[in-house]
Amino acid sequence: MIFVTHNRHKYEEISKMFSQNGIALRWLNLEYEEIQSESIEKVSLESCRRLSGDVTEDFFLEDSGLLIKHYGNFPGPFSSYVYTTLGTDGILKLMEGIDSRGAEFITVISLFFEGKIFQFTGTVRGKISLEKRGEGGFGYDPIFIPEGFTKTLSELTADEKNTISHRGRAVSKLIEFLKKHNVF
Ligand code: ITT
Repeated sequence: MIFVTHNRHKYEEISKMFSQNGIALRWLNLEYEEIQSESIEKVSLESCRRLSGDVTEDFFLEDSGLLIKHYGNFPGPFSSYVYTTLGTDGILKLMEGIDSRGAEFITVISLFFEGKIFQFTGTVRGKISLEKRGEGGFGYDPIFIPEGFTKTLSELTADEKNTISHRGRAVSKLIEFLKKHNVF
């Protein structure tokens, strides 16, 4: 199975889960154009549809985003742009003095399998922390505290993050599908 992403951290998280389940994963490190849409599902689906013309084997990709409730689910599909412009410091600044700190991460995997596209979604609810904490993970991990935890995602081990994360949950559904269809 091929995973198309430009993001090394995503590949490392997902390949860990694949190897724990005995399924071989190959990384196709490709930066592809994404459509603009308010829906992460649509962005993921359209990228998969477009790439299916170029990638000759079955593959999957994923689109992820951070949704901050107080700001109407911003940055959502613009998470990558906002990360490179505002960054985690900018988000903490936007959240200064705001008590309702609820947020969610979402991952939508689109799998191109035997000529059809299948989607698998994972989410994790939590809140934006008051300050950056931890060294692990990537992106917004240092400022996101998952529900039921006091640590940020960056303070968890890779396995702990995979057990509860948006990506981990979406990947579990993907692995279940692949096992059902005898892909090893
Ligand atoms: P692709 O090549 O797979 O598209 P990308 O880095 O552009 O990689 P996304 O658009 O899906 O990925 O991700 C949007 C941003 O959200 C990304 O720049 C990260 O900073 C952040 N992000 C994604 N997954 C995350 C996670 O598990 N924890 C923290 N931040 C994450």
